[in-house]
Amino acid sequence: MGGEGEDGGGDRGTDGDQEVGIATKTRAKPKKPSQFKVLMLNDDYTPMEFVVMVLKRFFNMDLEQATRVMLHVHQKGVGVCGIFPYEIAETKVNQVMDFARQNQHPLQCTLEKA
Ligand code: TYC
Repeated sequence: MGGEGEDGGGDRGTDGDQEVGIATKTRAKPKKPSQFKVLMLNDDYTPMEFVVMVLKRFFNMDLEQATRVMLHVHQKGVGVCGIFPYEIAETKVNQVMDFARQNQHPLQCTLEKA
């Protein structure tokens, strides 16, 4: 009981103690790599067929899934194409945006923390 515990630290720097060394404390709960939603946004100009092609090409959806997601976005304004680790999600967004630009469509795609 009492005394100066290692985790006290209340008098740090007042008595000449040198608290040096390597921090060895580990997290009790290691963090999972964070996941990001790739969101597709609606607009009035991009053809429905183009959005379906994008969902098939970059998100490996079949025609039925792609059509369902496209119609959801068309009706609600936004929809989830998939959930990925940050680097993969970012790559997908760039691929979709580049492909839309090359085809002169204003289609927008973005990331959001899951
Ligand atoms: N709203 C578009 C149209 O009527 C279709 C569309 C759907 C566009 C989904 C973008 O992410 C989108 N042609």
